[in-house]
Amino acid sequence: FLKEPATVAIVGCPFSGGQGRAGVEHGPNKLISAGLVDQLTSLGWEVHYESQQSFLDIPYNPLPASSPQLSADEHASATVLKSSDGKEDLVQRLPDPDIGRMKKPRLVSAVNEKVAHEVGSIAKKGWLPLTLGGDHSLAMGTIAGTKSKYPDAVVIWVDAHADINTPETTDSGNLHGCPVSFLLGLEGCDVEPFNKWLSPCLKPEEIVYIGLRDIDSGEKAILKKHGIKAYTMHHVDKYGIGKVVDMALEHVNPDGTKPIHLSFDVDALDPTVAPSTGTPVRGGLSFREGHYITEAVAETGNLVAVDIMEVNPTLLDPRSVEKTVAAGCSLARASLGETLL
Ligand code: Z70
Ligand code: MN
Ligand code: MN
Ligand code: MN
Repeated sequence: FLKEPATVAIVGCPFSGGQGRAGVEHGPNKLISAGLVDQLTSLGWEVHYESQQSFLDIPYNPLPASSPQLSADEHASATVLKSSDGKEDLVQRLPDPDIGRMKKPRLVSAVNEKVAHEVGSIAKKGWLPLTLGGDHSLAMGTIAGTKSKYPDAVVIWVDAHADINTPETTDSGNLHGCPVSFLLGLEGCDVEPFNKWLSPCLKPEEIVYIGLRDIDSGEKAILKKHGIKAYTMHHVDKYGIGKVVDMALEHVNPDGTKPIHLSFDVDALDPTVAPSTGTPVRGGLSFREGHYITEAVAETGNLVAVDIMEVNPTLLDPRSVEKTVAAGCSLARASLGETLL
């Protein structure tokens, strides 16, 4: 089935700057520690995973206070931040004040520029980039990277949230609520520092949502205005997941030839299935419904990139963390064909 590409390159992105809760930066290491590399190798893939991406060269990125990489100058200019678990002091080397409503805009922009290059260069080798988040602002970079190799790629966005706020509509200022708008180039997104590297690369008819259940009023207006197709949990209840995925694929890929980028936020799953995530919303996809989506996408043979986002292994109890990490690994395996015969 999945003849091309037969090589997957894992891009671990330890990043939490697109939202306010610490810990999601530990997602990639946890998924790797759970054995993801061996699991994908067992499926017959050649797996490349050297180490996770480092964003330490980005001067807006907080470093552990004890970091030997911190020069005296940097110490002098550093702002000390306390993580919510109280275990870690982080220092921000250069200030990154809000721009309008956007929080940490320079950091989010610089990280995503780097991710776009990494994902793009993997795709250009004919390999499949599997990005492990980290928060969902990273999809700005992953999808821009995919589009640099496959300009006609379409996106299946699985999420409780639409992540389609703009710098003008966002209430929270968290950029993980905004990546889709930047990719589409909606009004208000042509702003520094993003417009230095990111140009609109996605059309409204090239994305479809599945699993939505927590949409801001400004986002609803945007979805309507641009005619963006969204299958909410209401549609999953009404039609069943099989029909919803058929309709979603038919919408973005009517002749079945376009490359597909799957961007999966684990908060699309019900909190009973994936509890350890920053913004759980009740009434989500069952374990099987989530997996069905990944299997159906794998079955198309057109999958070119996958994101598994928003696993936060510092939230809740060890059993919740284990469940969430196991679900993330399982979704990655299913996307790469585990359960196809
Ligand atoms: C809200 C916002 C969001 C993920 C929360 C929430 C966005 N619409 N995305 N959790 N993954 O802040 O813009
Ligand atoms: Mn930490
Ligand atoms: Mn999301
Ligand atoms: Mn979400």
